[in-house]
Amino acid sequence: MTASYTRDYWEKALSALAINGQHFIDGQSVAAASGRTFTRTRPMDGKPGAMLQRGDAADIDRAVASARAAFASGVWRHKEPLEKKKIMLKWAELIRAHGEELALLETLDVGKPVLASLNVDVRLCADGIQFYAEMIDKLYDEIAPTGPNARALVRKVPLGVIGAITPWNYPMIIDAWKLGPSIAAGNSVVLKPAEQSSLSAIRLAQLAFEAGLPAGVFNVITGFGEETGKPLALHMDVDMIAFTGSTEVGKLIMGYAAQSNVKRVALELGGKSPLVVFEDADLDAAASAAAWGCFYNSGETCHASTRLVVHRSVQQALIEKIEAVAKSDIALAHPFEPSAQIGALIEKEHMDKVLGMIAAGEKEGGRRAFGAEQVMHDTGGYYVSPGVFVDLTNDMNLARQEIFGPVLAAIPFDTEEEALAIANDTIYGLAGAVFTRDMNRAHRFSEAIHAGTVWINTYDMSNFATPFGGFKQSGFGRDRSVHAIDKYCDYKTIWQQFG
Ligand code: TXE
Repeated sequence: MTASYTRDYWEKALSALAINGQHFIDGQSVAAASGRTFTRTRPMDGKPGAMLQRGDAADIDRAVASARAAFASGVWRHKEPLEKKKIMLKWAELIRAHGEELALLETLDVGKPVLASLNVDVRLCADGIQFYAEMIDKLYDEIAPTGPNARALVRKVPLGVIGAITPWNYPMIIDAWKLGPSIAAGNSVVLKPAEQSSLSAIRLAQLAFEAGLPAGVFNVITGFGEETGKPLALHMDVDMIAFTGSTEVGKLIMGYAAQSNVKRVALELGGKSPLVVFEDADLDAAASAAAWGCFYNSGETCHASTRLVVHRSVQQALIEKIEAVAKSDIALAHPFEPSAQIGALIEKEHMDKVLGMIAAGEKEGGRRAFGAEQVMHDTGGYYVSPGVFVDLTNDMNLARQEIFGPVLAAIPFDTEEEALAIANDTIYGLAGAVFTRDMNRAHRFSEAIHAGTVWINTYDMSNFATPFGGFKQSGFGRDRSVHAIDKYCDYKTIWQQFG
């Protein structure tokens, strides 16, 4: 549709929006067994938002039983590959057809600009489901080498019931990263979205069912981490947990897996990614990449370029350019404003945490170049302006801790060796970048940065063909790409002996 997406347009769409805050189990919208609910607060204006079910172990049990029954019956995994592909393609089409509604739900929950929700989050969600739909009828098994009197089939089989626990920063995109490959591989899923961002997940499940995905293959249980996520991760009949969230909770998830049934775990966790700028770099390109890489989505991005490791001789010039990009291109505004490039932070507690880290950083001696302040107080929402701290050393908290707000920590260096040591001196290993005109150095350096993705002279470029995930305490297992299917499957050998 070619609507003129004014603020008024979205206000009207919001007043006409029917919101479903129920769990989705076995193809039906249902209330929590306990009858308990909770209300989400809208980050854009601090007003009460949707009412949701407060799930607990009883709801998880129901959803896991439904997922297991669907898997055991073979209603999905044994369907003709072409049929499965058509259903998932239809699901992707329905996501696109309901794009405005999904974008609005995402923005109500998360506070990001509704046009970003529409043009980035909805689009990448639909593209993700489509990518894995298209793989379904192109997956072959193997025949292992044997002697002439035997044939050994090496089958790639789905695991069974997948528990997905997802965060609030890119809910629809990250859900698609888990749902696409796990469902395409033939598994059933129980998704526990973040308590801050449940609405798009519920709608995705309804649309999947409408597209023809059999009941029980994709269930959604809403609720809090300890009450809902933990029983899912501890469940004896769940075969794997696919998790994206904090490193702290990722460690708990590994523990739950060990304490229960040794279920598999894939973890996509935090980051403190370095963007390294050498003195010969194109400073305009580096400034644009650093600003968008750190400030997009208000810095609530696991692979945000939060550490600017910059040659001392160009630090001043680069920071001035970053400030210019932040102020002229990355407009902070109410999420319904068409001009908004970034909106609100996820919730008051998170904003307070971000502001607290900024204040602590200043006390520690961090020098603020610009921004990083609470703004738009009169809206009742949770807005923090993009900002940069300069002349830091890598042992300062602003350079070490994941802030998850629009705060860039600039750390100057003098030699290439020093730059590499700083880049790798972090507990994380999600992403990194190097800006230089010297291609030998670019390749040497990109090989040496210990991170799941390293960009050369750009930041945050990707597509579905590229795996995404981290090393070290950024987790393990990869989302996206054809390889993501592997972690939702395992090999099974069938050996047949002749005569
Ligand atoms: O994450 P949590 P939070 C980082 C970021 C952020 C910080 C805290 O630094 O400031 O984490 O955010 C569920 N058992 N990232 O508290 O708690 C929870 O309900 C099972 C980086 O929101 O890790 C939600 O669904 N599940 C990250 C999911 O885990 C539990 C994105 C993530 O929540 C649980 C988000 C438990 N005990 C935050 N406790 C990224 N990698 O992008 C919580 N959960």
